[in-house]
Amino acid sequence: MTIGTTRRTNFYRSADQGTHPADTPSEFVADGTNPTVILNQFNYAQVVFEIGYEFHHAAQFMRDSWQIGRIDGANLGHDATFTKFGSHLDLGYIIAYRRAGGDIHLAEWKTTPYGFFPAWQPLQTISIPAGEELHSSIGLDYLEDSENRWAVASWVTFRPNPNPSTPLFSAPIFEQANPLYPSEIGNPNHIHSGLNATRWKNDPLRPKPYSAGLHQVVSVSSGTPIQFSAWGIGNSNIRIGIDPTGGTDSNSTTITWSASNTSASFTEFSISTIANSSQVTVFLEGSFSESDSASITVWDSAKLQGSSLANAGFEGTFSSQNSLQIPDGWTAYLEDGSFAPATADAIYTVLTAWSSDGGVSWTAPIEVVQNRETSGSLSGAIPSNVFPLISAETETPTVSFIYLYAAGNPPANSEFIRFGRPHLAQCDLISAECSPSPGSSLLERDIVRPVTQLVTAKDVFDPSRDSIVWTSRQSDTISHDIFATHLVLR
Ligand SMILES: [Ca+2]
Repeated sequence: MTIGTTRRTNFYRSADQGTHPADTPSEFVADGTNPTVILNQFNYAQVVFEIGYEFHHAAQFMRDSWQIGRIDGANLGHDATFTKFGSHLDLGYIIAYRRAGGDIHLAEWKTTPYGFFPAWQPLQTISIPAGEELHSSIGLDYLEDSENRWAVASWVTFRPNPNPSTPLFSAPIFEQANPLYPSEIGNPNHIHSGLNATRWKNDPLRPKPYSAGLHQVVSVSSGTPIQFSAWGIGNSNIRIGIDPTGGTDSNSTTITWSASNTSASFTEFSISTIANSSQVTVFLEGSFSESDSASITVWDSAKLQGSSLANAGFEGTFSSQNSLQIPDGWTAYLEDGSFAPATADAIYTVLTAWSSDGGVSWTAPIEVVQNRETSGSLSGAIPSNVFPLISAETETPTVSFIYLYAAGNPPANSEFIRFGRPHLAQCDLISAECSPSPGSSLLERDIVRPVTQLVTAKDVFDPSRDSIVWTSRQSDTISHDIFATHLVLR
């Protein structure tokens, strides 16, 4: 059986080699999106799909014939999951979906006592607490044992980290403004006078904050008035400074700084002081504190009255200093602080609610597990959907939850991949006690590469058995393999 959407048109094709002949042509169902399908007791397809944010139910009653109607028991929403309950003439369906406001809503379709005029009815609305986001589709399962008609819904919520790591500065790229110097002019808008200027920028493909500059120590007569000026451009905060003591620490409190400004076109910065030693140091600086934005700082036409600057117009040679292109006579300085560690973490919670009477009354949401290590500290992520599986084969009936748990946090702002693996947590349906966080891994670390997507399907002949299928990254981290196993609950 396949179901697909092409240009927002739903098609259905069965190939079960039984009642339906194999390899039948696709049937047009309806225009719409996000179809989900189950088979009824007669192996006819029931499809729920969306038109805009409205849900519709397409019931196949014979080959190429569909009865289609809006689901009146549903509000506007999206991302429906669909399951069936009961058996034979008592068969009904439950859908769960994300409501437009972010809550969860369940609706059911069931036959009336004489089987006439079945209709969709609202069943339950579950609120997501303020500050949290619904992070998954709603998992659903249904199982009747001798005493109860269990229905379980489960989902993942996400609460963003209130204290994310703060990016500090990383080294910018220093270069000459005119890469064609001296034979031709490149970037003339970045040259104030002559044929060249100096500039630095963050990597435009992976922009990071920076705080960097150039300084030069010059000889003076102590007690001389000194005036330093330069022309600058920057979407960064640019400024010039003088250390009248001749020091080279840009954080020194002895430096007199100009005002700090951004400047879209060449602007002159000027500052003056009195030398109080035989050397003074002049600074050209550009700092940029935003992440994910390109930034550039340009300086040209520096001038020092009271002494003489080397390479003040940046018309001399640029030499490589630790892979940075620095104008001769000047020395680069920069902050390279990597990242301040996060003081908290995002919280992912697997939650569930269940009913023992076929969906009439439901428990309040029950917390199953979080991305919490055995030490109690938050770590990792639960990045995907959660799939419930009810079993009456266990000593008391239980519901198991299968989800991805990606343990450990990569260094802040790094490209490292978290190591996600399929995990299992279990709640006792009678006592409502659940496994400790973050549940247990279904498969050992050394046989599972990082998992990116997970789906499960219940075995129609053995309700305590689930097929689990996942994609895992190959060593190039882009290509994926698909793996499958099965889980039996006893
Ligand atoms: Ca110049």
